[in-house]
Amino acid sequence: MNKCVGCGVLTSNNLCERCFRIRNYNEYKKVDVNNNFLNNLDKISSDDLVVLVVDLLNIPKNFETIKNRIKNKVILALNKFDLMPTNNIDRYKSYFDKYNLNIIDTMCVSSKNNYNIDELYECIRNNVTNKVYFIGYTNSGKSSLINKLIYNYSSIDTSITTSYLANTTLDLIEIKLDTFTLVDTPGIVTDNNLNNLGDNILKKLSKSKIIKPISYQVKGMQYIFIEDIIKISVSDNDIIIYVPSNICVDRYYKDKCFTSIKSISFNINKTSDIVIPNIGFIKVKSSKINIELNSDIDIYVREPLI
Ligand SMILES: Nc1nc2c(ncn2[C@@H]2O[C@H](COP(=O)(O)OP(=O)(O)O)[C@@H](O)[C@H]2O)c(=O)[nH]1
Ligand SMILES: [Mg+2]
Repeated sequence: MNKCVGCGVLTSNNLCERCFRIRNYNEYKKVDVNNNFLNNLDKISSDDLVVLVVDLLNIPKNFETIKNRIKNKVILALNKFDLMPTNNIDRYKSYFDKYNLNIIDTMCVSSKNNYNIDELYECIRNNVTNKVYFIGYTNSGKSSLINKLIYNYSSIDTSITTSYLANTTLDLIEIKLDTFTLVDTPGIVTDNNLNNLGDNILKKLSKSKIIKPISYQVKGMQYIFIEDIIKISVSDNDIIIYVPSNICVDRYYKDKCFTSIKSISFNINKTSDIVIPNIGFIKVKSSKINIELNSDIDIYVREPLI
């Protein structure tokens, strides 16, 4: 048995059957894992370097739990910058100051459009002694960033499997590049938000286009629907919706049929974001706002990112 080059599981071939099917037939299968990589962070040797990869569109609610587990020097890579609506890099960077990580450098990157990949590579080279671990929450783009580094800076003919579902990478994958080793890791999973979304929306999210903020000045009672999965009831307020521009947002003056499985109300008294994990966020000024969902996703409030 050896490790699958695509996801790290033990297999008798070079590539396991699941990775083969993802790559050749676009056939994705949801995998739920019990083994949370968060528990393995202590095993990283203290002189190794960590690239902490964060999806700017999906900053996890419990981000601080990761902070207490990392004792290494960290390069903070704010990924999926290509989707963000403003180039306010300083604001994105300073948002993470409150977490007090042992940060060498923070950079906005995009493996999709190759943005700042040279800077990331240089920063790794200048700080690594032996291994550099790519860690972060599932789907933040760790494997995609490693693939980009392999493609740009080596002649190695291999790539790690990536997908729009959670838990694509299942074990550590080590790739020797230059004088150091890149280590891909399974994502940290603290909820099932992503796997609870329907296939239709997951496929749309895998083709996400740059966010174009949509402002609503709501007078009287109105309902705003995001795809057919989120119903927002808001009265007399200004809200701005930040979701990828290929995700449908509609305003209704009357109620429409919606099967909700979860309903949550927020009393916001200063400008805040209501975060819908993996989909986007809603910037709200002081107001009462009610959100209904037809899948089990955990929404939460944070200070505004933009
Ligand atoms: N728009 C955009 N999507 C990305 C970027 N990097 C990764 N993705 C997508 O995010 C999803 C998860 O990527 P993956 O590398 O498998 O994440 P991992 O679980 O952290 O290894 C895939 O659908 C990727 O195509 C990026 O820079 N921009
Ligand atoms: Mg991965």
